[in-house]
Amino acid sequence: MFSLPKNFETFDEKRKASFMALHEARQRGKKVIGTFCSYTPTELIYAAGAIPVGLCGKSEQGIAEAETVLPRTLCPLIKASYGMALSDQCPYFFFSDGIMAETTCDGKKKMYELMNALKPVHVLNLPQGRDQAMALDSWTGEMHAAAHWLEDLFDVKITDEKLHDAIVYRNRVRRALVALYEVAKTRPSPVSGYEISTVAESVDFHFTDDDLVEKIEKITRDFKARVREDAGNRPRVLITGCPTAGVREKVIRRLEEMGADYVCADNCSGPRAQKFMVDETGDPYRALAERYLKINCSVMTPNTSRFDDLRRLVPDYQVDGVIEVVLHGCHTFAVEAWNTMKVVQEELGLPYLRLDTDFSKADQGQIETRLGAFIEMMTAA
Ligand code: BJ8
Repeated sequence: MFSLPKNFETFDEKRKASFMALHEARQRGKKVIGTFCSYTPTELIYAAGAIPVGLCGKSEQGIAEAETVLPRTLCPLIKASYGMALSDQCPYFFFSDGIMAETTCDGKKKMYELMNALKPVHVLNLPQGRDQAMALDSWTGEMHAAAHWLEDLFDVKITDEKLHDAIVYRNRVRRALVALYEVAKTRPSPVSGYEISTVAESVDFHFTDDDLVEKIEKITRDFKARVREDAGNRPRVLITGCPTAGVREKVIRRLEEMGADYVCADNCSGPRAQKFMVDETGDPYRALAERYLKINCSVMTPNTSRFDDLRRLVPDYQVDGVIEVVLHGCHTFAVEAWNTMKVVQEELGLPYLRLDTDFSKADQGQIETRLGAFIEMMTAA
């Protein structure tokens, strides 16, 4: 018999089901590593015979518990992630043998120090001046250090062959995901962005031995074959900024219910984190370092390539307006928002809306009012 989290009976059905799925994976001999960021080199985790599982908090749950330790002014994503772990409410954290984390924003990296008291945490030192010559060398060294940590934790050897297989597998998953996102390039999109993002998010929680790539490809084919009777000529929105998993209902679902289409995510909930493949030839550690260093996050300085992406994505997805989501307490995205606004309004000539929010329902009414006005503005343009 396996042990249960102390408050297992309070879990809702979905969480109980996740718990059992992960438990079954462990019975098949799988180890689990919790992750929090797109910079995590998941290939190393697969090569160590483990499965990565995303642990980012996506709701208000856990925040009250986190605030007994963390400042209330901290970003909700950090508080929810820590609080779920601290209060034993997260089945994925419960089963994690360790956590692979990175130095991204200050709040996250300091939270990891506290989390280390709950589970073993390995922190990769992400070079934030990635354009500097030494950044790639330093990040390659971090790939080796992370591999050694996994080898020690699980008493395994990460061979070049296993790592190569993991790289090929993750590239296949990424290509399938990019094709899934691209379904929304068609005007009108045959499927809602909310639905696409639901499928994309579920990929992080794939614990069976079924072929994940085949699954994504099948859903993509089904989505492409759909015809939307209600589509009309709805304005098309790109969402940028902080990850949106914790605000899906009040921003994404409501935006679509109110008459716009969410067609593209220029954030870690969309193609930004998936579109770069790892070179399958040559030194795998160097190739991983090169690939992960390309991700455009506001913790990087400078982060101008984020705007190059935006300039490409807007015409590619035929975008009519851009919404920037800034989570309370996220200084890097909040400061960078000034430049996003200028690129969107002055260069691309599109309406721009910045929503500063958190995971609570307190501002739901205010957000709806602002979404309504934004949709009107796009429709009139
Ligand atoms: S690569 S976006 S997943 S760091 S929102 S916790 S930055 S204060 S989540 Fe992120 Fe990696 Fe970047 Fe993506 Fe801090 Fe900002 Fe909170 Fe954030």
